[in-house]
Amino acid sequence: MKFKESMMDSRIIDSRILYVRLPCNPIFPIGVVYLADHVHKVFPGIEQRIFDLGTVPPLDYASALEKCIDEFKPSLLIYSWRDIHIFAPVGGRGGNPLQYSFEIFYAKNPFVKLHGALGGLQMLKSFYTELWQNQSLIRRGLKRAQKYNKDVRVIVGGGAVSIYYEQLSKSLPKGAIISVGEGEALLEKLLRGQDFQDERCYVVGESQPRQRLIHEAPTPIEKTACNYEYIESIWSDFNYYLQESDFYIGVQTKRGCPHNCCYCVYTVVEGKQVRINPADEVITEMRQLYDQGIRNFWFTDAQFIPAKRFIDDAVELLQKIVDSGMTDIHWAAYIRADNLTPKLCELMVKTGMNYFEIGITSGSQELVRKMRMGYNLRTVLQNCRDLKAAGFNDLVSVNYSFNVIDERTETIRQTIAYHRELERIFGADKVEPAIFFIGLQPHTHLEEYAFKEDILKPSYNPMLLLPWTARKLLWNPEPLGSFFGKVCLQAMRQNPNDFGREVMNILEAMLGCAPLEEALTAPIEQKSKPKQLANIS
Ligand code: B12
Ligand code: SF4
Repeated sequence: MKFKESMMDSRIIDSRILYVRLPCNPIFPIGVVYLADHVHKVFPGIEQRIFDLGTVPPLDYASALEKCIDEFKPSLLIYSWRDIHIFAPVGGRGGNPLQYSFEIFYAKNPFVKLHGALGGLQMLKSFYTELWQNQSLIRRGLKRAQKYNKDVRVIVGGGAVSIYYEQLSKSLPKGAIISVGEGEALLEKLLRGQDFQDERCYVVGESQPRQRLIHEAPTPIEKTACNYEYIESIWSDFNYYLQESDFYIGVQTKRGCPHNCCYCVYTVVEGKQVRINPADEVITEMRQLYDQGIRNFWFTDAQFIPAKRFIDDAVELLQKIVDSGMTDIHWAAYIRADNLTPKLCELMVKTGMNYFEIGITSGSQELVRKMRMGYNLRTVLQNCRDLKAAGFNDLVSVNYSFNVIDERTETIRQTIAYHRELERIFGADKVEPAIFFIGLQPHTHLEEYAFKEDILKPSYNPMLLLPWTARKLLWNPEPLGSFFGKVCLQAMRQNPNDFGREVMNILEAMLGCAPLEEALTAPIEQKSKPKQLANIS
């Protein structure tokens, strides 16, 4: 036993871990930072290095990675892949996908259709190039590292992998571990030489992902403040993210979301159990960044206040920010505005919240209920009034996704009424309507609904973006699909720089605005109606 333990210890100490954040827009790579910090706390003797391809020009990706591997000679390669899905309401990496697809599907003018087709092709090219490039970087890195250590292991994880873990096995090297969700517990077990297959992962070529793997609850770990002094010592490009003064650095204050919104995968990636990071630890983490000159923070939680029972935790954290004397900071987050109190509003303003996103999706209480979102829209309005009264005078992005389920002329008119009321509260220039069309994601209730309604076959590949699947994945079904398509195209033509507001104006001019009270009242569903999405579990 003793001998076995000492063998294990020497294996741990011999590990040399290289974290490679795969190419990504400049978003602070908080995932690998937290992983490296955790591993260091548990195994302080392990040598680690962070290499962020987000800071490298595209033409140098492969050579820079190989150079790093030659220098560091890792025995464990950790690849972090943040995003794959490129459906975005605004210009994404390959252009504006919403515009292109709507041009192809809904434009009458053949030249506009052609523009959409060419743009769409360009977008597909950039999507597949990026996929291919990342997979090739993983294989190439492995091959290079094998020069120095033939037993080197590869683990792949991160936001994108968590969602497309089933599809990715086909293109990753045999023996690679594919991880879903948080990676801390998995890395710990792997480094201890323990069996790790009960964690949310599987090994390419050796095991298949368990059924509903992503729905398994993550192993809870108590998060402590990230030690940035250590991170700086293993990451030569750390300063890259400190240079721009308007850059928002990620800090996580909790994990998990208890809700069930039909289109959302966060609640399964992070799990429904909300785990709060102790406020003192969050403050210690922020303080280190603050001392480095950081003034903008993004609380990267799925939701900063996931439910009423977490209001006290938010209050505690914000009060501690006030007490810490970090008075000149700004922060942003996804906020469920149904969970605010006047006290919390006051603290939000006092601590410098200068941007937040509310994902109500629709201004019709009836539809919000059907999408299982658990929002009371009347409460949201009242809380927004409290926030304004507390002195909030910055930007709010309100996410609307039309046509998710049961949308009708009346519900569109209700959404307009709701939006106009938000404008009355915050000021029209401060409320930015972000018009999304839901990008259908695997493991969501909406996906189940699509199977049930025969819109998609269970065998579809969510990563295969052929035009006919793309049309279904960018959720905008008929009978209203073409109507919204035309409205959006008109808005893009008339006012591309203020697309969201233009869509709202066009819709109001065409359909009018409902009385606010109608938007806030959800009629009880009649028994004879066919079962809707809200009944799928
Ligand atoms: C906060 C957030 C944002 C913020 C980021 C703010 C900031 N400054 O950091 C904002 C609003 C700006 C944003 C924007 C976008 N986002 Co976003 N965002 C998130 C969110 C909610 C949390 C991400 C996060 O930082 N979590 C905290 C850190 C600590 O976790 P993490 O990075 O995931 O790392 C952990 C694990 O993944 C794992 N892990 C990571 N790497 C590895 C590697 C290995 C080997 C292992 C074992 C484990 C592991 O361990 C880490 C520590 O626990 C996630 C959804 C979610 N709930 O995860 C989406 C998410 C990452 N975003 C996503 C997308 C698509 C985007 C956009 C591209 C959307 C768009 N179309 O415009 C943009 C642009 C991003 C860009 N690159 O340009 C997708 C990516 C997956 C996909 N669909 O392709 C996600 C998963 C949401 C989703 N389901 O669609 N986003
Ligand atoms: S949309 Fe927001 S509130 Fe709903 S499940 Fe997702 S993270 Fe939670």
